[in-house]
Amino acid sequence: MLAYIGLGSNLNHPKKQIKNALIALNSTKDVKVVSLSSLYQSKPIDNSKQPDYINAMCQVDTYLTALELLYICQDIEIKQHRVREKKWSARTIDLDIIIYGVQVIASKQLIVPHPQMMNRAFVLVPLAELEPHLKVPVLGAIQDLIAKLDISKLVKL
Ligand code: PH2
Ligand code: MG
Ligand code: MG
Repeated sequence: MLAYIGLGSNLNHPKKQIKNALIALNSTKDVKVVSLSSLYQSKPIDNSKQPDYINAMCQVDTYLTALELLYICQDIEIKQHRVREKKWSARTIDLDIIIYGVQVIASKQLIVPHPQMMNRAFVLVPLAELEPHLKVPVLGAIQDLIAKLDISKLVKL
């Protein structure tokens, strides 16, 4: 199954955090990181006084189910010392399953496609870099989603 995982960090050397998470993902049995977008820098979405985020998107090819993949992502977050404070607090690493094949999932643990992806330039732009003609399940063509967003403040590194 092809899936897209968004990576984000704004603490403790964000670029290194993203690199380490990718290495950990790719070292997981039955998970191969197939492609990786550029890195992008942006302000936190709630404009709180946190450091800027670095974000990227990767495509993985996996035999894991969506839920198994979620647990792998959470495990990597824990190993990179993510502390879960309140919602949207600064973090060393965040791994979000954005898309899992054409599956539409709305369970207690996991919602895919990611329920906020259409509002987030730092998700859509790196995703479109990997797959410019992508049709997102339920939401439609990636370029149409991007056209509705202000992407001017997203800085490609
Ligand atoms: N993640 C959040 C909250 N705010 N802002 C940016 N720029 N990038 C993120 O990855 C991000 C955020 C919660 O997951
Ligand atoms: Mg997350
Ligand atoms: Mg997130």
